Parts: sequence; C-alpha cells; structure tokens
Amino acid sequence: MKLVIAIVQDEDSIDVTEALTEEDYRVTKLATTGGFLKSGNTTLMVGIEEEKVQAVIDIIKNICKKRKETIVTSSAFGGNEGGYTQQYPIQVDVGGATIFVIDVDQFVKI
Ligand code: 2BA
Repeated sequence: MKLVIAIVQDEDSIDVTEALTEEDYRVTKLATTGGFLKSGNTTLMVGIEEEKVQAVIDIIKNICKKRKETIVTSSAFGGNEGGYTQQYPIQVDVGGATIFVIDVDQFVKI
C-alpha cells in the first residue's frame, strides 16, 4: 500500500477532494501552512493500492493550477542611523501541487 501526500492550493482543494471522493478514493484533508509564503495551503492524504497511484496523481494534476503569488520583501541599506529600508515585490509560481508517494508498512482499520 502507498500513501499519497499532496500539498495543493486552498482554491483547488474542494474540487480535488470531490473528484477523488467521486472515484471512491478515501481522502483526509489537513489545513496546512507553507513555510515560504506563510499562507494557508491544503495537504491531502490518500491511502491506496500501488497500482492506483498514477490515477490519483492524474486527478490531482488535471485540477490543480499553477498560480502566481506576490510577496513583499525588504532590504536594509546604510547603517542604523540614516539608513533606510526598501520594500519590493517578488513574484513566485505556486503549485499546481507538490506530491510525495510513500510506502505504508501497515494499514489498520479497527
Ligand atoms: P511555500 O513554502 O509557502 O512555498 C510557496 C512557493 O514559494 C513555492 O511553490 C515556490 O514557488 C516558492 N518558494 C518556496 N521556497 C522558496 C525559496 N526558498 N526560494 C524561492 N522561492 C521559494 P511550490 O514549490 O509549488 O510549493 C507550494 C507549497 O508546497 C509550499 O508552500 C510548501 O507548503 C509545500 N512544499 C513544496 N515543496 C516542499 C517540500 N520539499 N517539502 C515540504 N513541503 C513542500
């Protein structure tokens, strides 16, 4: 058995979860935060048989879109006195999705 862990953007999470559920996959959705942008994203966990991994990745791939996010960063110039800080925007491409596939040693449902 495999565990697919997919980090997707919040905007895509409902559509992906619905698409996976419609195809009878069991999904757990976690509210997560990206370390770089420090904004919300969604992590999905899907436990499946190895032969279904590619089908799950394809569903995620078909729905999750790349988007541009703008963050404002700043640089300090000069010393403590008389120095100044300049702020400037940086654009980063986020997503479609970041996917990890890991082996499951044991799967127990009680
Ligand atoms: P964040 O860490 O908030 O990163 C958002 C986007 O910022 C990234 O999009 C990437 O385009 C950019 N970025 C991240 N770190 C950067 C850096 N050190 N320098 C320049 N740009 C940087 P994605 O690569 O699509 O990642 C989306 C989210 O997926 C990430 O949100 C993070 O929550 C997760 N993620 C990505 N790679 C990961 C990994 N190797 N391990 C764990 N989580 C990961």
